[in-house]
Amino acid sequence: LINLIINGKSISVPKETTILNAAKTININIPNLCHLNMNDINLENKCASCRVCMVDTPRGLVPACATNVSEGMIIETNSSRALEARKIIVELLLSDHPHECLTCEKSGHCDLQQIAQDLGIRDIEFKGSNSNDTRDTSSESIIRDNSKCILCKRCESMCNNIQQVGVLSGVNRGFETIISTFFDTPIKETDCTFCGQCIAVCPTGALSEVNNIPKVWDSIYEKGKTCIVQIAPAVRVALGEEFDFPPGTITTGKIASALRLLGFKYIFDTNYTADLTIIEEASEFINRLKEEKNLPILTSCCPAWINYLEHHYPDLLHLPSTCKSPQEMFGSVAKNYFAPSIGLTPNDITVVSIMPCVAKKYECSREQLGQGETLDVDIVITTREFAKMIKEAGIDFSTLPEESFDNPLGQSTGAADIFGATGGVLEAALRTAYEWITEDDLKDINFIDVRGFEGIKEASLDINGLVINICAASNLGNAKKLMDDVRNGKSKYHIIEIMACPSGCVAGGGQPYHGGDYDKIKARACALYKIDENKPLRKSHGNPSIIKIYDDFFGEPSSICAHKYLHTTYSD
Ligand code: HC1
Ligand code: SF4
Repeated sequence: LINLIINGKSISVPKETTILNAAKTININIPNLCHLNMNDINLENKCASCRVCMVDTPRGLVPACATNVSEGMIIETNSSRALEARKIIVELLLSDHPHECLTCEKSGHCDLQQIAQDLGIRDIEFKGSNSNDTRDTSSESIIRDNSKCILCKRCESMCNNIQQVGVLSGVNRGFETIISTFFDTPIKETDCTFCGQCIAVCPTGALSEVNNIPKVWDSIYEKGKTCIVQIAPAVRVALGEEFDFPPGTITTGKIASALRLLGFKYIFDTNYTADLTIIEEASEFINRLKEEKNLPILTSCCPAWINYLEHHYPDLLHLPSTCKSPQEMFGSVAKNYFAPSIGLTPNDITVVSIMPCVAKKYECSREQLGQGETLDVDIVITTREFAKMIKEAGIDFSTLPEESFDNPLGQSTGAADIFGATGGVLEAALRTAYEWITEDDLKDINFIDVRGFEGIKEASLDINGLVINICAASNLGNAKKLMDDVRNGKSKYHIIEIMACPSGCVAGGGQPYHGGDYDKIKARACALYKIDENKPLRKSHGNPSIIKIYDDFFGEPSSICAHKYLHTTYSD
């Protein structure tokens, strides 16, 4: 242990502890902007670029995030010299930052705004210029606003080290430094997967989602159209955070109420088509197993993952399941099955999705995902945008009564809820595939081996004497490891689930900001498993509304009709 004194208090901490972490042991959070340490997902951004965390030592001022403690060190975190330096640094950052706090996308969730408040900054002594003011609005998912970038490099660490996509990095030198794409190419034309994880860690408004709220309001009030809505599994366990409920609070009933008050005509659930996805995907998996062809089957519901696969493994596009994602299956079923059932045509319906994900915005624009000119899904908003709409409408979310989804596209089993956590799709698929192959009841439906927060989880399963090797991975760096093995013929798996966001959709790029607190993400995932446990039906093939849609419309799983509406193609 190392003995030192912080603000007059003697403490002992392990070797190689930073001053920042040592101070936390005595309840002092030294302000900082660039530092980010999320051990659970191996993300560490320790570039000491913002210099906000300066503290006073006998050696002079040092950045607390990048300086390890040493024996006998005496540190003052709040000496007048340290406070003065911190304020000057924040003022310098603000002098090169647009003063748009009232209208900024990130207002209320911006670390720079918060630090300026906490430090009591009222005047900015320096008259800087706004040096970099390029805005990239090329994509359906992400907006980059360089004028708000403080060069903290959190996005670079996330994109390069965790996702290993390598789209964003620092270029130029000194005052000319910016975070940019290769040759400043518009992000839409890069290898960006639109996973949105860079947005999730950006401390300011430099990275944000494309705002589709105005389009949703217009659609709700558009004459002659019926505007319907679906919500993704992971939204129901995270939205509450925007209204001061603890992370992991299940707000499904309040969400249904809020959606009705906002004016949507039918309130439906992506969970319904998550169950449908399982039927089609389990059937496809069993067919591939029988034919010993195109294995391992790869899950296809995460659009950022599909994007990554198309860019980096164009030789392996025969492996992903051809199933559309649940969000897209929903749009297709809503327009081609539900609309006629209420006397409407597909074009009479507007489908709005509320997703934890920004890549879903891109996904719904893919030309393969529709019938002719009519796309399956019209507009996607994130969990955060949904919260903004509720606030804009003046709805008191916390006191709303619990209501239910409409039917038939609102009924689901517990297997659907767990889609939102890494390993969940695999578990849901196995509950069905196992029973279909063995024609026997599955005694224990909990596949514990593929639960939890490891980046790569694997297990083996004996189904009628056939050993099935299964694997679930989250984040694209982990996907790369698995896919390199598949490409080199070294993979032993029969089925692989991949989600682009670390821990799955619960940590999606459109979820309430976690601020680096991974416990929030864990609480959301645990809540999904709790919903599953408490549902009367927990296997997708037991969903009565799913059985009915096959009786009424699709016939059999993998039928020609099912392929027309529920399956898709990929392109390199
Ligand atoms: Fe997901 Fe999915 S689980 S991809 O994370 O398969 O976004 O929640 O909606 O489509 O169901 C996201 C979540 C979501 C799809 C489902
Ligand atoms: Fe990288 Fe994902 Fe951000 Fe694209 S969306 S720049 S892939 S982190």
